Amino acid sequence: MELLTTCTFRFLICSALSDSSHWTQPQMNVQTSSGLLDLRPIKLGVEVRGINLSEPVSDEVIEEIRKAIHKHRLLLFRNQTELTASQHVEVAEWFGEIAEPISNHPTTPNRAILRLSNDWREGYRGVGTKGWHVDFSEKKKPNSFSLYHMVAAAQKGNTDFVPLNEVIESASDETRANWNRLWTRIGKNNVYPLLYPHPVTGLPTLCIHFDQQPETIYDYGTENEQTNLMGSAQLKKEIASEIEKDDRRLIYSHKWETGDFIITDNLALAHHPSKESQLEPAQIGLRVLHRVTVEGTSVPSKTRTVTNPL
Ligand SMILES: O=C(O)CCC(=O)C(=O)O
Ligand SMILES: [Fe+2]
Repeated sequence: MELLTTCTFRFLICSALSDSSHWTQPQMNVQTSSGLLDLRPIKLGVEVRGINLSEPVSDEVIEEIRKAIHKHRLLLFRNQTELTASQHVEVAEWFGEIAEPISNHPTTPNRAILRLSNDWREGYRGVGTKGWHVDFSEKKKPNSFSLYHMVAAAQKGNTDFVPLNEVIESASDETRANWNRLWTRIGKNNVYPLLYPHPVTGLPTLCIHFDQQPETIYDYGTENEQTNLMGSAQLKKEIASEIEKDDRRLIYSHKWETGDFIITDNLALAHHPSKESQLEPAQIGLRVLHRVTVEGTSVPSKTRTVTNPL
């Protein structure tokens, strides 16, 4: 049953800080309420075993996968080598409306697929390499999910993922209080709280968009409002160092194999392709990654109705 709860952000921060039990502890497997999914914890999220996404999947299993994504934030399906481009798009449609890429590489097999590669003839190069980011966070309603299919894995070229709630939890009180006062502006009218409750789970998360150079605003909408006290470059550096601190303890660095299929709760994680992902095919082999993203349904907001609190 879907719960509808209105929460204030103060409450959300306190409850999330006092309960970090959602952070995966090592264990053999995770029980779903129905027992329909075989889930194995990985450093961030779970591996879903025993499902071939290129074959029909029952409505009950799809429903379990939809629930699991918000609980675990990253779902890994291995060996999906038979999955076609149109089946990839169909899986994305389980989660909502497809957000079509702003442009398509000539080799893309489907216009909903962003095709990335370390060979410019095979796909776009350099996507996401400017820093830790949330895909399409600059949209009024940032995209809710990203679905990645590694069509050809190279010998190197991990993608790093980090859970933003844990980044916030592990920051000092001072840093968290500072982030809580910060907003960013992209273009004329899109103003985002940096720290806000995830629209479904209510867990604190960050709206970061560091492919751009947003204006930063303290205490937006109050009489103390001040612009660019902290520059966006400095904020980007601060967030990156919080993410990467303690020997990258919070980061899950995914080493891809051909056929890996990863679904992420885009709003709950930041991600960053490793530098090696851009090395030439002659050095690491050909890397081809297909990505489909799902439209978001809500504007980031400090106070909101959370649809399904954890
Ligand atoms: O190439 C990668 O590993 C991921 C690139 C990226 O940021 C994305 O596809 O959203
Ligand atoms: Fe990305």
